[in-house]
Amino acid sequence: MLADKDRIFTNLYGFQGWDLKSAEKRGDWDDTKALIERGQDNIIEEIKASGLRGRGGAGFPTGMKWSFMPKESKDGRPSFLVINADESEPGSCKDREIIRHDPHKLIEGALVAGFAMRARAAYIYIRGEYIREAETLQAAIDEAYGAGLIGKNASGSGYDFDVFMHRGAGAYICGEETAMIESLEGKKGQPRLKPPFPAGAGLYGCPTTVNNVESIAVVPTILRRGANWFSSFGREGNKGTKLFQISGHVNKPCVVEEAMSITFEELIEKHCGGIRGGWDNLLAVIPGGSSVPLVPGEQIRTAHMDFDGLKELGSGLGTAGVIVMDKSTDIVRAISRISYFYKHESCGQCTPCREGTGWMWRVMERLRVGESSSEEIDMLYQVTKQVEGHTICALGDAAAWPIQGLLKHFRPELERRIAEREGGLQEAAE
Ligand code: L3W
Ligand code: SF4
Repeated sequence: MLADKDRIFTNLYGFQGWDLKSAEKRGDWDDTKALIERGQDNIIEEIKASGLRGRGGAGFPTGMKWSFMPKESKDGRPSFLVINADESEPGSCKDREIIRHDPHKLIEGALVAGFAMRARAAYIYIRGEYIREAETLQAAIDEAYGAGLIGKNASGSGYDFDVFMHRGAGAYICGEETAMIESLEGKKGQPRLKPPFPAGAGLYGCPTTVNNVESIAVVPTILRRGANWFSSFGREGNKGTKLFQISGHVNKPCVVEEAMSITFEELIEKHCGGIRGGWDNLLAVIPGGSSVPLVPGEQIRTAHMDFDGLKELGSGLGTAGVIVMDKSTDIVRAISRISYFYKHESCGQCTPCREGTGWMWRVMERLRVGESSSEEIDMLYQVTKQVEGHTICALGDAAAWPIQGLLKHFRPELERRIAEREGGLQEAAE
């Protein structure tokens, strides 16, 4: 179990204030100028050495992403950092806690990361429904400006850096990085085709890096404590500490910072008081937010909660939004509800996603009550394969994967419902 002294988010539960004075007592903004004076290349190398991978779902190496940003400005164009606080993935609720209780970690991280990638400003795009969090974040930004920590000559470093907050308007798809950029530009939030990646042409056509809140908030601590300290947690390729958000049928749902690669069993026993009704009552787990396939209970108990451990089980770490389902769950209904979510949130610009998500949800609803056939289960699988990998953004994959997981692990349950309904119809006819 991660020792208290190794926790980055020491105010995760809000036992102390979020304000600047309280944040400074916790070590934030402690000689930030000295961090900046280490120089851009040095900071990027340290983050690369730490092994930090993006905490928003994709797990792309953070230092490498920063190194895609140009060292020299072309035609005087500025570079930007965009911070993804549009936390909308079902099961994910970690960025909310950072913003509520530790907003200065994010703002200081924005300055240091922004400096490293030569950005002139950071735009924090916050989920529209996070009303109180937006108020806290704006108040913290104002405090940082008031104390000269950001803005002109930020923290006395000689570097000018602005931080702006922008509120979203309730669309999940604006969490996709290029849709977020479109939305920031004042347009409809629809993903762009990649390449070009944002580092080449992002916000207003300028070089841009989009990073998740958690990825940025951990940066000052990594620089202060060193890459070796951060990389001492977790397995090779899966380093550091991570915020896990455990919801569903555990005795004590929680958000907790733990070492990467902790086993599922340890995570649940140490922090959640075990599975409701005991381990024999565990049906399935969606380990990384609703976009990743479920894992049956008997397979996940000893799994390492990291990118590779969950990939080996045909799933993923995603945002580490861990949704636990016990045997009282109607698993077909649960996955059908997730299908509805993706149908509702599809931006509609590509045909396989626009048409496929609605089609998949309608079949899922019929399968829920057994109003289907074995052949239609096969057809549903084929449709998920036609959607997966054939769309502009990852929402199409995210809609296909949970259904694929259900078909892989719970096909007998679907067939049982079909047989039960057919039996009922036959009885009624006789
Ligand atoms: C330059 C290259 N940049 C990749 C950058 C790219 C992006 C990052 C990762 O989806 C996942 C998705 C959800 N040159 C580059 C390059 N990049 N190659 O690296 O890119 P990518 O395409 O692997 O992922 P993505 O499109 O960012 C994110 C999953 O996360 N997810 C849920 C997310 C939900 C939230 C939320 O609630 N806010 O984040 C859960 O699993 O399914 O697979 O920056 O530009 N050659
Ligand atoms: Fe829009 Fe879906 Fe296409 Fe993504 S995959 S661009 S959400 S239609």
